[in-house]
Amino acid sequence: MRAILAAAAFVLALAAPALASVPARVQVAAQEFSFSLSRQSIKAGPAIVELANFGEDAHDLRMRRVGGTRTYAIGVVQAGEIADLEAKFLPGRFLVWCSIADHRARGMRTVLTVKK
Ligand SMILES: [Cu+2]
Repeated sequence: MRAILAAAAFVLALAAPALASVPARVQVAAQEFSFSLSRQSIKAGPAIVELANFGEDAHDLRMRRVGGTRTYAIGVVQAGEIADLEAKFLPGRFLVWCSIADHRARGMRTVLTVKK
């Protein structure tokens, strides 16, 4: 019995870190010319950002934390396609935009909040 409990504790110890690092997910739906988030905020830590291009033109994605220096990027995604970006995000407000031509100025921008 003691051995079984010890084995169970060991399995739980192995499983716990994996559960803790399940990435948050957020989808950015792109159209001409808007970016719509599937949720307005996610928890800090590992996350998957998905760019889904529901438009007719090609789009990409850039995101940067306000006050931060790193720009996260998803390359050009053609109409009807999707692409993912996986990273660890610090808490803060992230500006999210399309960097193609004048798309940002035309409305392809939004803000994602990353909570502590
Ligand atoms: Cu665009």
